[in-house]
Amino acid sequence: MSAVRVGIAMGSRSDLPVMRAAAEALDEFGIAHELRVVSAHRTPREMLAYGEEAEARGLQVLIAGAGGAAHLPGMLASVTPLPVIGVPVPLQHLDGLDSLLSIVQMPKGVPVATVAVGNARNAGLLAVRILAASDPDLRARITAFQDDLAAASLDADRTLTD
Ligand code: RP5
Repeated sequence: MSAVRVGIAMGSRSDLPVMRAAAEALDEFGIAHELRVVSAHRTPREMLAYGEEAEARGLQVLIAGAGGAAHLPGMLASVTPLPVIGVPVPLQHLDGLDSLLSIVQMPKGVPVATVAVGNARNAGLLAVRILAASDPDLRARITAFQDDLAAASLDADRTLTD
């Protein structure tokens, strides 16, 4: 079994239906990952320990999703040198705007790469791109993936005008 390279953290089990898409994107590229529930507010000590230990455990990228007062991605970014990708999870009220602003408005010096509200798939794909920066084979597969996206779009255009 290959070593886990990407950690997918979420603030609550209720985030899983959204966050699963990150795991699926990583699966498509054969990137080993783990899923964890660590809450910035309910289990702050465990959350900080997870961030602090991530690099030593061999993780290379963290993806963190949370909703509402979504402090998880930023708090993880504050205790790890690894790149952190934030996923704003939409909740029942405010359509995820609260989550988005909580995650994206980081202070200078502590970056979180924030994807669109609910778009955990893009978080997974961005993690693949980060790993691909030092992996030519993975980069070739990302390029092929982009070619497939373009082909599907061109095909949709052709079908529309047929
Ligand atoms: C956040 O509170 C979690 O990330 C989740 O999006 C939200 C609601 O959590 P539950 O009350 O459903 O556990 O910390």
